[in-house]
Amino acid sequence: MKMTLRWFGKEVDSVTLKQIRQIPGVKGVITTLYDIPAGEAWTRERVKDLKDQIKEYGLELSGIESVNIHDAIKVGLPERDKYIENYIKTLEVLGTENIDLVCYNFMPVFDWTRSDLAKLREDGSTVLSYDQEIIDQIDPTKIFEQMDAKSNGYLLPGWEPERMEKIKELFDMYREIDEEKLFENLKYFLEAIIPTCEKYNIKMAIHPDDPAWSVFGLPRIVLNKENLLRLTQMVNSPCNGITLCTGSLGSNPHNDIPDIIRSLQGKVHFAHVRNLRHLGKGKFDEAAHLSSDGSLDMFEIMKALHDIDFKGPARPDHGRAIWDEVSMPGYGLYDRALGATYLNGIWEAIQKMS
Ligand code: DNO
Repeated sequence: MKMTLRWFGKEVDSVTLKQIRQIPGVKGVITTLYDIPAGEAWTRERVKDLKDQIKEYGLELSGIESVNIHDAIKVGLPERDKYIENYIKTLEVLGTENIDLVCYNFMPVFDWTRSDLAKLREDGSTVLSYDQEIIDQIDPTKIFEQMDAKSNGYLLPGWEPERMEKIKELFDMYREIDEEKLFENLKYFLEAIIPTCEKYNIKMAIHPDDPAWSVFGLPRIVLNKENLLRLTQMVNSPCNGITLCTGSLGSNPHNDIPDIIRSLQGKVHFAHVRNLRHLGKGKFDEAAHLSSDGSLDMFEIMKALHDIDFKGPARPDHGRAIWDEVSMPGYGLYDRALGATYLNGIWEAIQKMS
């Protein structure tokens, strides 16, 4: 395992590379070109520049999160081939620059969804939280304004305003799309891009849907062990793998995460490790990384990653907002640094005891 931190770039992030470098054991960052819309090809100059900025601080660019997928690909529109071609061009650029990990998701319309971005906890910190009853009362075309109002002025990953302006159009696009169709379109996409990934040894790591169930009646497929096995087997290549996101999969208490990790040995290319508290059906608060602060057992999760000989990048995920830090919700420095340190401690203990 290689410990990393997500960084949104110097124009966007409140956290600096200088700060990230000072977290013990963090060797690299996971980042993206935040300003390039889904569907456009990335240029080699931009990727090189990003790599150089990171190298200057003694860190490496350990992977891209995300190269987003244009909705035409998810819906399977005729123009998808043009966008797939651009995706391949981006992969070629990344491959030429020796970047070997790409995280992406296949969620219709919305990326991750929350009902509150700053829920006050008993310790005075705030966390992201989800309550299906609240979501059910929200007009999906209005949810962007609600998320945006509590974003501390930061652009939220996956909630780009240009996309949200077209939200009604987006919902219409998905009207005929069910889970099977989404699987089919994912297969079509993977079949087209995997030969390029194999050529450059780029590992594709699909991110689970967050939360791990259908939201606003839209189909979702990256939800559980069965579907993860299906999608990794339907295009069988070592490059076709997953991001093991404990917070997303863990939103559903029926998902046994250590079992999912062991079942997907060889397919886990990237790990997002965080904790949450189950509060009842369809309801959870995010938590500190510490096992006892939430419902997930971080030791068992790290142990399972160790058992499958996981060598890829891992990163702490959403943290609480603590010590008066103002940042993009979930992506402050302090609680993620605590998370990285805690996870590194578990890893060291497992290594020394095995
Ligand atoms: C939210 C993130 C997601 C994730 C994408 C991957 O905080 O976990 O936005 O990066 O779904 O494509």
